[in-house]
Amino acid sequence: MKQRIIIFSVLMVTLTIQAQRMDNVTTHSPYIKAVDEYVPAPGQFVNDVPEYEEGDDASAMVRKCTESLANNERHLVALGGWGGYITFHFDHSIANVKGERDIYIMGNAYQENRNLVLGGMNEAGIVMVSKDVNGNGLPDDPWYEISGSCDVDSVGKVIYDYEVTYRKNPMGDIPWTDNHGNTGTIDRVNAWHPQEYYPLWLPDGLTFRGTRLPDNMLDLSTRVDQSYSAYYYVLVGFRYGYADNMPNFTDPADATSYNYEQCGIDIGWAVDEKRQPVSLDFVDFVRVYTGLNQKCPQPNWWGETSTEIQGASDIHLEASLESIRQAIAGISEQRSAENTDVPCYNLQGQLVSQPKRGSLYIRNGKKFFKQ
Ligand SMILES: [Ca+2]
Ligand SMILES: [Ca+2]
Ligand SMILES: [Ca+2]
Repeated sequence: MKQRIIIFSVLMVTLTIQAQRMDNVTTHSPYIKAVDEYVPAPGQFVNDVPEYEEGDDASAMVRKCTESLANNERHLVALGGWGGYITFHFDHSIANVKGERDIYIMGNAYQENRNLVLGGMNEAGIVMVSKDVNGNGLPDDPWYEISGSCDVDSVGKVIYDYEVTYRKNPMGDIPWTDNHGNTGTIDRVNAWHPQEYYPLWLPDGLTFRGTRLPDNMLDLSTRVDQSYSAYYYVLVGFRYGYADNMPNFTDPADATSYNYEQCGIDIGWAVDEKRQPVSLDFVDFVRVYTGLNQKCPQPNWWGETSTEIQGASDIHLEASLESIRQAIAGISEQRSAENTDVPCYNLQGQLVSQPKRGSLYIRNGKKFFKQ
């Protein structure tokens, strides 16, 4: 009896690890199904997009984020200063198609119109991915960061294991400290953002951990016609691997010209805590957090650099669904092969009552290896 329980436990673990998300819906959607977590850092759009209303708690704010982003609604959600994040999922697991970008994330970055630099309004968010390993439908499993172009283009300038803590300061500039001995503030910007900047439903002393990307703000004021404005700042884009980094569309006038090349994420770029590549066949959750900790100098039009997102989609819906079907079929085959109530035969076709470890057998017409 004890042995049977052990076999059953091993089988359950195997199934859980291999199972993919495939919701029971009539038609699968490539777009975000729901938001799981919304923990922004303080910022000029926080408590505004989405709007905080008195009495809202974390789950109410998550629900508002879902209304903004799910089903391709394309309303903005602001993540605030460095570290602020959002987590979301789809109605199926997203497959990692080899050599292709898998997840497209929309922000509100644009190409500055003088074409002096790549991008120009890059408020890059770092992307993380996770599998629902324990199968409970919650994002409480190991996370892996997507290694974007800064890891190869800005070696030595990316700060890993970075940490920032923000403190409340009602209706004032929000102070922060980091784990490198620096201090600073998220400044109140202007009359267009009159609300409190610290997320009102979250406790004082919010601490975020992750990777800090190199500052990307350039002052190009001397390179433009100063009769229009004395100041011209740009936030230079990174080549690939981030959210809210480059324009959503390759042609601004064509809302179907998706910029998969610069806004698409390849799950194959995922790395572990030691920045070593990990091999993921599927992911169930995606997280985006603000990756820059900088603010625009005076005149402070832009305030802090804060990632916004507008939505996300599975770039290859059909490929994901087909991969899931194959994975589920593989699990069914394994289950039937390991079902000890069904007769088992050796390769000579003789009935075997006690299969020996390390040998091949046939059950339900399928070969299986007794482990
Ligand atoms: Ca891929
Ligand atoms: Ca989970
Ligand atoms: Ca933005």
